[in-house]
Amino acid sequence: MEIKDLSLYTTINSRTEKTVTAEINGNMATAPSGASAGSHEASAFVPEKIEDIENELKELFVGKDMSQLEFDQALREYDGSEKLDKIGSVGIALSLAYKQASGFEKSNKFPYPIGNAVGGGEHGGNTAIQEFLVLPVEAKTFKEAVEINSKIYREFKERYASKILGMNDEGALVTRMDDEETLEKLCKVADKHGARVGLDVAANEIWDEEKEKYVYKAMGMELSPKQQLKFMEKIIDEYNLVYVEDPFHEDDYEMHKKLTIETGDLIVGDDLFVTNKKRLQTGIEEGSCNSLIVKPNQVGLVTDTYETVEKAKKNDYIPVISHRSGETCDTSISSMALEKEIPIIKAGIADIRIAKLNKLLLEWDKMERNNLKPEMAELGL
Ligand code: 2PG
Ligand code: MG
Repeated sequence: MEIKDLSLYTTINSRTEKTVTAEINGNMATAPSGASAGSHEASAFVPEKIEDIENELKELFVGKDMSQLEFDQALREYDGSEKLDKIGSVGIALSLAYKQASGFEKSNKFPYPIGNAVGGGEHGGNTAIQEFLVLPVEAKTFKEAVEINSKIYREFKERYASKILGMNDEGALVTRMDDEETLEKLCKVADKHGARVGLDVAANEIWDEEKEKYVYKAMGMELSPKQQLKFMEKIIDEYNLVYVEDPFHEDDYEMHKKLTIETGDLIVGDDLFVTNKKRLQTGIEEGSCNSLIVKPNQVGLVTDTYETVEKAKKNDYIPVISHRSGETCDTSISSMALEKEIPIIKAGIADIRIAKLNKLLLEWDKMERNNLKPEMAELGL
């Protein structure tokens, strides 16, 4: 594709923090940002003097005809570091804007939306566990899947109104309940609607390096890695959990492996892999996890993201494409899910996150109208 025009803008995300929007040939993309970011992630800062970078990049790219791979390689060369330390969020904003401009392929396989119903941890809330998620495993259409998640969210909100304090960074409900009470109550509501419950423990954030313990404040509980393993096994069993993300801290391949062997569920690496193919390779060799979170801004560029998705698929790891807690109305991850037949998308239930769900609702509807027979991806659960 020929790059006729390229611009960078400073905009804001759902946490009202500064972010970067890039525009290529009239197509825009905006960088998201994480709160529970892993230390192995690509740099995500917003450069103070965006005009300087914009001018240099215009010189470098405008008038050139290049592929996504060549564009991403040139961006990386311009930056000169592995973690994009010079350009930060400009990297993913531009790489996604190039992708938006060159277009997405569309398969007819739609991802299941896994949605954050109740939250805590770094995103705000009483629980140590960051996300109490629902996965509408029995849904036959994307519309039905979104409806099930919405119903669970609304019913939980009404039923436990006296214990609900508001919404957090991801639009998830914040309550007075502790971790186990939340689990128990959410499972009841989810069961009724044919969905299963999952967790993003985001254990990195509750890991106390000095004590070598996972700290659950609301429950007054501190667990060694071995006790954490037992606790995870216990709740997986008791609540029939379908999905557990980041049950241990970001460098503990060994414990992730133990939990993967001992349960048949989705054990998902987020901070562990940070969408990085080298870290995923270590996981594959060790047998840690059987699924991974895919966040384009964690690794920095679209090409890297897709390489990691390919590697995951080849090695039977289930990719779960995901939003960040600091979001905008950008719908790139929805299009990426359709293009790469990624079977699960983690994009919230309420607030600004609906932009990503609405994009997929519209795509499903359009395909149906054109008799292209959209269907839900194979979950294999
Ligand atoms: C996560 C994400 C998104 P953050 O941990 O999976 O839910 O949170 O963007 O804050 O890292
Ligand atoms: Mg996570």
